[in-house]
Amino acid sequence: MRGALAALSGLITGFTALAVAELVSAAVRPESSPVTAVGGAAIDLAPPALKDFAVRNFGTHDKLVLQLGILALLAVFAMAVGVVALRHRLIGSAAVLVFGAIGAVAAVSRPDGALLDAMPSVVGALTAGAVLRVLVTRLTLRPSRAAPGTDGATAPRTAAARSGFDRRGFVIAATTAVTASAGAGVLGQRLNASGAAGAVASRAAVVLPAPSSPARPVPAGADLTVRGLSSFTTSNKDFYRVDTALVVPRIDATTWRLKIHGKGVSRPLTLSFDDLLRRELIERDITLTCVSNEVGGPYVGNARWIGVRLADLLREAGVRLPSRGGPADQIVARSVDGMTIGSPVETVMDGRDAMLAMGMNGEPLPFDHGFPVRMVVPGLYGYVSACKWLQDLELTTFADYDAYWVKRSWSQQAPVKTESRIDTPRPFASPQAGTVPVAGVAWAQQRGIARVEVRVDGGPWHTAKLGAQDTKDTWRQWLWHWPATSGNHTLEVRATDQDGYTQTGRRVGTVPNGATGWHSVVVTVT
Ligand SMILES: Nc1nc2c(c(=O)[nH]1)N[C@H]1C(S)=C(S)[C@@H](COP(=O)(O)O)O[C@H]1N2
Ligand SMILES: [Mo]
Repeated sequence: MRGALAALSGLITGFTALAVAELVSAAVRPESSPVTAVGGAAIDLAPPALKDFAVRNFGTHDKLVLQLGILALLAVFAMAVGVVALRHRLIGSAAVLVFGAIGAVAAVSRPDGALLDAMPSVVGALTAGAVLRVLVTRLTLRPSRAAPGTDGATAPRTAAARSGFDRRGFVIAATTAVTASAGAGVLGQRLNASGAAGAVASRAAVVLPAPSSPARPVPAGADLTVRGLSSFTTSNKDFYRVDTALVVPRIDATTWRLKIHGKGVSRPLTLSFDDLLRRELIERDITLTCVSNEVGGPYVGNARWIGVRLADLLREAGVRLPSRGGPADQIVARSVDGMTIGSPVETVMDGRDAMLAMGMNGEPLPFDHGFPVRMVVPGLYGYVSACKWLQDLELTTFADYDAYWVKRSWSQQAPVKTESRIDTPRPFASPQAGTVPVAGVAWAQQRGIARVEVRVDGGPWHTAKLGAQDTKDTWRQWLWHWPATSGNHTLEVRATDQDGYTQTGRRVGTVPNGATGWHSVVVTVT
């Protein structure tokens, strides 16, 4: 009984620590709360294979899974600490402080961390230590005195005396701790949410000017409108999200600044959001792809972006092409949450529509997708081009600096590979014999898709019908009418780009610069 209550005390202690930390983090910044900080550190320290596994299996929920994992682990440890504290109060208190220290160190050592970020963990741990002490004391204390009876000789033994500890005192202390902690936690969450109010208001106030170079309308026939096929333009809510941010940064656009500086920058620039909006704006349809996208995977989407040409800004800053003797060959983009993403200067300035994007499908960037400003470079995987929540562009060299994912065994440079995917039929579908539409998307940004072919059970390749081409930076839909006969069948797809390159069937994993191989789907025709 006492053992179980000691474990419960540990749990309550853990809860108190996190709730108090949440409240304090509202005064510091939401990212400083211990679970977020430890989670962030775990993401950074995780081996690439594990990160890849998490993205693949949990997708956009990978971070929720991570946080639940940390909480579950913490709960187990907290119960153990409670049980230990029953016998060795000092060891129990020390353990609580050790957990506080882990949170504090994680928070301070985040790429964007500061000393103040230790506060939530420290205050949380100190409060929790005190709570643990009070609870465990109630479990070990014999009642100081039984209530004196009306006649001293036959004083009834109280419940506390029978069970050997202060049951009533424990219940009161535990209830108080849980209630107060819940209050602190809820208040902390409210304050953290309202702390983002300025950012939310600044986004609501954005009016995107009409671009001076608008995108041409998506051609009729780009969308083949086949059931089960991805729509040509991916809506913001359906757009994949891949990043390391446990707390999505909420930046107030009115105070946001972008710095452009570094090697060979003769005129460093500092730009506000309004500075960017006042410039010449371009609007382009561009398909974005994640290098962690497995063959047939979901991490690809097509959106209409509005932004400023990055090459223009770089020229204004005095940047010269490395091929013309410029000293920098890499642009390192830094986000407010400390992500670093390196892109080749030569690529960004080669005339493609590399931009600092502020609009996505007709609205300001959603917070999840980088508000107020992100980079988009057609033809490069996101991890080498698409920095969200951008705040700094530094010109440097590939020899001098490895960006975040490059330090984690991904390639320094990574153009998007020619890819195709079967969207319908779904794997293990059971369509009826007869004509079955087989359809999907194919992409080869910067080169464009020339041909898509489908085959059944390793037979001859059949040329699919292509949706109209929007631009060479957008994916293309394709459709093939399959005369399906009953039985189990394997469908395979391959694309050829406008450079004449046909996708290799050789299966290669995502690390270090993108997967290859033909997407295949097995179905049972009935
Ligand atoms: N700040 C920041 N920017 C980032 C990332 C990140 O983790 N942090 N991930 C990159 C990766 S790997 C990809 S594929 C794209 C995904 O952009 P999306 O989430 O808007 O689809 O963002 C890129 N920009
Ligand atoms: Mo990515």
